[in-house]
Amino acid sequence: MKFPPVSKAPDPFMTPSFAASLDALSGWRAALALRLDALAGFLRDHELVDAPAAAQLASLRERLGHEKLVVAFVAEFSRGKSELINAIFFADTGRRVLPATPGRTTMCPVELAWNAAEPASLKMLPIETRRDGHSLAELRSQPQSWTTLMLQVHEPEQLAQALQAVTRTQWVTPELARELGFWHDDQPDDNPPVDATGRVEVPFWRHALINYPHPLLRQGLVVLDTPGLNAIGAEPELTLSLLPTAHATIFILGADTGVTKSDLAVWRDHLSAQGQSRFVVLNKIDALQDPLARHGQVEAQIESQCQATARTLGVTADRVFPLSAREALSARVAGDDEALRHSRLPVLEAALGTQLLPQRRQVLERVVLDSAQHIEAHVARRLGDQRRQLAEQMLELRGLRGKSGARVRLMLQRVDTESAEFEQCPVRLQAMRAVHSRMLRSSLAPLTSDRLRDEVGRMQAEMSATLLNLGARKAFVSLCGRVRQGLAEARQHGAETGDMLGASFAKLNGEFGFSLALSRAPDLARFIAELDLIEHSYVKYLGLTHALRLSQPKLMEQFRRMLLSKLRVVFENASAELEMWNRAMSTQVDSQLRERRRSLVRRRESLERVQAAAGELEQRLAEIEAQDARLQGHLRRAHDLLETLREQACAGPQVAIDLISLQMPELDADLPLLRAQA
Ligand SMILES: Nc1nc2c(ncn2[C@@H]2O[C@H](COP(=O)(O)OP(=O)(O)OP(=O)(O)O)[C@@H](O)[C@H]2O)c(=O)[nH]1
Ligand SMILES: [Mg+2]
Repeated sequence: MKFPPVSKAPDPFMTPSFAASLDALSGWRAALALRLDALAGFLRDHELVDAPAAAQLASLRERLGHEKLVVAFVAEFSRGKSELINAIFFADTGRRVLPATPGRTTMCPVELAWNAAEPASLKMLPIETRRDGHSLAELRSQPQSWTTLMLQVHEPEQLAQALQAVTRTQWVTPELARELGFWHDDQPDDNPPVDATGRVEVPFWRHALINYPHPLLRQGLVVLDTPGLNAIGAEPELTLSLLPTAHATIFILGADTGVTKSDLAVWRDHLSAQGQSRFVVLNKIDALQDPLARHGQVEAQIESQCQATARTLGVTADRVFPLSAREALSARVAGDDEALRHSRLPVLEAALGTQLLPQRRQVLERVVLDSAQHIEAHVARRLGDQRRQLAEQMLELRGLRGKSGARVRLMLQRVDTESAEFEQCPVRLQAMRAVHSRMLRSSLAPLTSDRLRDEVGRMQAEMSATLLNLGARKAFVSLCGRVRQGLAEARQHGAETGDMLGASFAKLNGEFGFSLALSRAPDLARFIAELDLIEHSYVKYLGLTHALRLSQPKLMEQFRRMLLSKLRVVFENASAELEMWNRAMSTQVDSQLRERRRSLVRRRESLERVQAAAGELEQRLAEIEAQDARLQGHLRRAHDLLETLREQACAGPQVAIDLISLQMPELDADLPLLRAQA
C-alpha cells in the first residue's frame, strides 16, 4: 500500500541517515585519534610526559578507537523488534536474516557486534548456566561455556539458517523451569506453555552473541535484540545491566494492537527512566490499511494513534515514529526507494543520526578537551621547570663575564654548598612519602573488594532474614547507603591527602626552589552518580515482585554475583582514579628532584670548563641559550599540536579532515582512508 508523503520533520532525505551519521562520527574519531597519536609521539620523543600523563593519553586513545555505542530494541513479543533490526542492518543481504515470525520468536537476548580479532560467528550460552549462579559478565570471558557456530557472511541462506538457533526452545520439568527462573507460582499468567505430559517450554539459550562485520558494527555500534517480556524478567542482568547502560533504547509497539497493558508494563519497568535517548516506534502501520477508507483517513488515524501513544507513555509526540518494518525490509531488498519512503523507516534512522550521535560526540569532545587542558598544563610545568634551571645557570655564567679565576672558584664552592644542602632534600622527601603512602592506604581502604563482599553478604543476610525476602528492597537500599559512605570516606581521605601535600609542596618550593603544583584531589562524583544509577535500576527491579523470586537460592546467588561485579567495577575505577592522582603527585616530585640534581651537575661542569679555558664561557652561554630556544620550540610545537587536537575535537567531520590535509602533510597517506570513512 502507499501512504501520503511524510509530514513529520526532519525530512529524512535532506538529513543524513543513521548510517551516514555514524560513518561521520567514526571518521571524526579516527581523525582525532591520528592527531592524538601525533601529539603523544612528540611528547614521548622529547620526554615531556611522565607515566601518569602517558597513561591518560593512552586511555583517551583507547576510548577514541574502541568506544561502543549500544542501541537496544525492547518490546513485548511479536511487536517487530527483529524485523526492524533486519530492515535497518541486514537488508543488504537480500533477505530476512534474524528470524521474525508471528508469536514468540527470539527466545534469548541477542547481541550484534563486531570484534575484528575473532571470525564471524554466532556464540550461544546454554540456559543451564543459570543454575550455577554465574553472572553473564563473568561468563563472557569463559569461551568454553559457549557453543560457537561459524557464520558465512557472504551466504545469506547459511547466515539465516544459523541464526534460527536463537529461536530454539526445550521442554523441561516444572521444577527445572522454576530453577531456571521461568516458572513462578505467584504469576501464573506469565508462565510458559505446558504440554500434555506436564512439561514446560523454556528457551534453550540464555544469551547469543553475533560477531558480524556489518559496516555499522565495525564502527563500534552494538545492537541488542531482546526477547519479549517474560524472558526479560527472567534474566536480571538484562534488566539491571544491559538495558540501563545502553546509549539508546528503541521501544516498539504494534499499530495493530496499540498500547496494551503488557506493553505498558515493559515500558514502566525497563524504560521509564532513560530520558533523552528513548525512541518509540509504532510499528506495523501497514496493518491499518483499509480498502474502504477515504483518502487521508488512514494517515489521520496514524497521527492520532501517535498522539495517544505519546500521551500514554508521557513522551513528546516527536519521539513517536510510526513505520512499517516489514515494508521497509522488502523495499530495501527490492531496491524500491519510493516504497522505502512510504515505510517511513528513514524518518527513524534520520532521528537516530541527528539526535543520538551528536550527543555521543559531545561526550567525547568534552573528554578530549579536558585531557588537552590537563596535558597542556603538565607540559608547560615540565618545560617551565627546565627553563627555569637554564635561566639560573645562564645568570650565573653571565655574572662571570670579565671576572677572575678566583671568582669562578668561589662560584664552584657555592655550587658544592648548594649540592650538599640539596642532599637534605631526599631525607625530607622520604618523610613526606611515608606520610603520603599511609594516607593513600587509608583512602583506598574503604574501597577494597573484601569490604564490598562483606557488605553485600550483610545485605544478603538481611534479605533472607525477612519473610519471603519482603525486606529485600530495604536491605538493598541500606547496602547502597554503606557503599556511598565508603566512597565518601575515600573522598574525605583524598582531600586530607591533598591538604597534606599542599602544605609540604609549599615548604619544598620555598626551601629547595621546586615548582611543585597541587592538582585537586578527585571528588569521585562520577562514581557516586554511577552508584545512583545502579541503585535506581535495582530498586525498581526489587519492587517488581522479583524480591519474592529471590527466595530461590540460585537466583539469589546470581543476583548477588551480578551486584557484586557491578559494584566492584565502581570501586575499582574509583580506586584507580585516586591512585592515578596520587601517582601523578609523587612522580611530579621525583621528576623535579631529578631535574634539580641534573641541573646542579650541569652547573658544576660548566664552571669547571670555564675554569679550564678562558674562551669557554661565551661558548657555554651560547649553548645554554640554544638549549633554551629548543625548549621554547618544544613548548610551541606542543601547543600547536594541542591546539589542532582541540580544533579537531570541535570541528565537524568534514572540516576535521580538511584541517589535517592543510596542517599535517605527513598524514596525507591516511587521507583517502579517512575520507572514505567520513
Ligand atoms: N504487517 C506487519 N507485520 C510485521 C511488521 N513488522 C514485523 N511484523 C511481523 O510481526 C511478527 C513478529 O515480528 P518479530 O520481528 O519476530 O517480533 P519481535 O518483536 O522480534 O518478537 P519476539 O522475538 O517474539 O520478541 C513477524 O511475523 C513479522 O513479520 C510490520 O511492519 N508489519
Ligand atoms: Mg524477535
